[in-house]
Amino acid sequence: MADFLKIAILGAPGVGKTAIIQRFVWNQFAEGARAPHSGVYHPSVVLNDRIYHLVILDIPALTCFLPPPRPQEWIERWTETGDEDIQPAHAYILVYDICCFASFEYIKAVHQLIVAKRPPGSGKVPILIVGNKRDLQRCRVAPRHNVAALVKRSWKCGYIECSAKYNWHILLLFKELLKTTGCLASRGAHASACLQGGLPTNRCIIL
Ligand SMILES: Nc1nc2c(ncn2[C@@H]2O[C@H](COP(=O)(O)OP(=O)(O)O)[C@@H](O)[C@H]2O)c(=O)[nH]1
Ligand SMILES: [Mg+2]
Repeated sequence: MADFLKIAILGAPGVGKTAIIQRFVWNQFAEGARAPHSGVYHPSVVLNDRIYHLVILDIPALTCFLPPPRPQEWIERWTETGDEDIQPAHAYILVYDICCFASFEYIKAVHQLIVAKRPPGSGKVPILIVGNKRDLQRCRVAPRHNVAALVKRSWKCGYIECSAKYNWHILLLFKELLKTTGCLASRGAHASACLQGGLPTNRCIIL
């Protein structure tokens, strides 16, 4: 079993990538825009009595994908731009804002890109699709079950909705990702993930 895992988090600007990571690692949430810089976080996670060292890459939006035109155009631009923007990782979390259709189009293109750029024979890299800002679900742009069905059936990826603001499903999404990377010893294992240093109980407050 791996005890070191590099996770890259991608998504359009403003979807809450940094908010999700900082909620997970520090259990903090700051209102308002943050500078769109990259960041690297090194939390350790205890799962079933084992420690896993995570490297979480907060990757700023890929400029070749902005402003969002058609996904195919993104792919063409990407091909011209080169490889350097998507870093190799053991697993990817692609975040969109459930209230912003363009941000879903963005991760659709990123997903296509990761699949297209996968080196032959490298196997399937786990990709988890995350719909953030669940607390704003009254302005969501597509029903949850439609998106989940598309992502699971067509993209063959996991799908989770969360709210970094209210710490809803944040721990769960990392647990799900770790499960897909094979870090859990057994499928029926108790969900005993916690951060070193301890996190308070997950709260579930939906507005
Ligand atoms: N309502 C709500 N706002 C959020 C949530 N997550 C992030 N935000 C806000 O969305 C904005 C962008 O967040 P940020 O983490 O900087 O996005 P990033 O550009 O993807 O890293 C900020 O104003 C955050 O406060 C959430 O779950 N709910
Ligand atoms: Mg950010």
